[in-house]
Parts: sequence; C-alpha cells; structure tokens
Amino acid sequence: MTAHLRCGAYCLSLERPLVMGIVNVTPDSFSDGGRFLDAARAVAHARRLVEDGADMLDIGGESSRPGAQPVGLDEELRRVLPVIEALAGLGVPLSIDTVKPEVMCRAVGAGASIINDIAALRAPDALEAAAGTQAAVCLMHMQGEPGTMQTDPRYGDVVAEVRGFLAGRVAAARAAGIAAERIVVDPGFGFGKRIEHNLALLRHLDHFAGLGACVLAGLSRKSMLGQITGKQVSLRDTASVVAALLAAQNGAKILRVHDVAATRDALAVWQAAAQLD
Ligand code: YH5
Repeated sequence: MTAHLRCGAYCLSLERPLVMGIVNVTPDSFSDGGRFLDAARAVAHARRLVEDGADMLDIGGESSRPGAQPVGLDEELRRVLPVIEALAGLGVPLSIDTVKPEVMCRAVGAGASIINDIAALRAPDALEAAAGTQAAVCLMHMQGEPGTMQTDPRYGDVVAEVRGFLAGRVAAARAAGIAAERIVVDPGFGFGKRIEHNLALLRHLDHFAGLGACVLAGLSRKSMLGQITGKQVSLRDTASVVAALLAAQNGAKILRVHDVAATRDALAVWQAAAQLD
C-alpha cells in the first residue's frame, strides 16, 4: 500500500485516515429557488465541511441511492460544474461522484482532482477518460444497477467476491496507465448488499488493504445503520460516526461522511488513545 494518494496537484499523506465530506448538488425538493440557489446552498455547505476539518469533498449531481432516478448528461453538468468552479480555490481536493466519462473530464477541467465512480470505470470510455487526467480514481464495487441492486443481492463468499472484483478493476486501471498511487478501492456498502453482507465487509475490511490501493469506506447514514438502530435517516449520525471509526480501525484510509466535525472528533480520540505515530 502506498503511503500517499496522488490527486492532480495534491499529494495526500495516508498515514492517518482522511475525511471526505459529502456535498450533494441535487435540487432542493422543499423549495423552488432554482439552479443558482441549489448551487449556492451546496457551496455554502462545502465551505462549512472544510471549516469542520474535511480533507477533501465529494461532489455529486446524481443521487445513487437505491431506486433513484438517473440524471441526463447536460443536467448533471449544469449541477456540478458551477459548484466545482466555486470550490476549486478552497485548498482541498475535490472529488466528482459520477459514472459518466464526459462528466469526469469536464469536472477535472473545472478543478476536480478525484474521480469517484460507483461503477468502477466500467462505462464505455471511462477508463480512458480517467487515465487521460492526473486525477485519483475511486473504484467501487456494486452488484447490479442502482435501480434494482437491493432487490435480491446474493453472494457465496461476499468478501472474496468483492475483493476479486476490485482486484480486477485495479488491474484494468493499471493497464490503462493509472499509477497505483492514484487508485482507491471501496467495497461499496449498501450497493447490492444485505445487512449481513455489509457487516461481513466491515468486519473484514483489512482484506482489501492488500490490493495495492488505499481503502475508502462509505457507511454514513446508510440503511444498514437504520436496520441496526431502528432510526430514520436524519437520526443516524451517531451510528455513522461509530461505523466510520470501526472502518478506520479496520484499515480504511478515507471515510466518506456527512458529519465531518463528529467524525474528526472520533478519529482524534482514537489517535490520542492509541498514540499513533
Ligand atoms: C460509497 O459508499 N455512496 S451515494 C443511502 C442513504 C444514505 C447515503 C438510505 N456514493 C458511496 O451515500 N461513493 C454513494 O440512506 C459513494 N462509496 C463511494 N465511493 C449513497 C449514499 C447514501 C445512500
């Protein structure tokens, strides 16, 4: 495993876990403020996450929640590009959460330096598009498609199957010319997995550290935490912080979270107690 993640002009130390703050740029269903206000809201939220200690931001214009509607190319570009342009000078790497090669290229042109692809660069031309940039790439495992993935997920050995898939995608990325120090892998919590699958992946996250890439974990507010606590999505922040800390203790180097401040506190307590250095 490399001790650094290279993303465009940034080089991030992986000695301690990094916190990736989630920035959704989707229309506000409670108001009709229009595009400008949606972008302004996302930018204000992103600035707050950086003040709270985010090491990087993940900007997404298409919801990948189970059952969410796909978004067209032009609409996705209209949502994310103004936000990336506004945040490019903030001083933290920006990640673009997309499966579309055109969005990857345009987002990097606007200032993004990480490509976060829930389809692990499997779309036609996506590998080439990512390889043509200096951005880091996050390769995530998903069984099925967002619309139907939670219908009946099945595995023999979930850890071995997800590991095998990610090993194949790392090899494909390396063959396309993406250096190991630019590659992140992610088991894809909640993407075509039942609770027992998610828990096995969390328990055995260390199995993914041997793939020659650093590990990202995205557990924040997900339905497995709702199943465990019985709480609705707006009441899952404590469970999310604990899950992020467990992931970090099992080797995750990037934690994709909504509540950056609380996650930072949890990591600080762990590090103080463990005297990690
Ligand atoms: C991820 O794990 N997840 S979008 C459902 C929720 C709450 C949150 C029902 N993009 C990941 O965050 N990218 C998403 O409540 C991601 N890893 C990476 N790399 C889904 C999400 C969510 C879904």
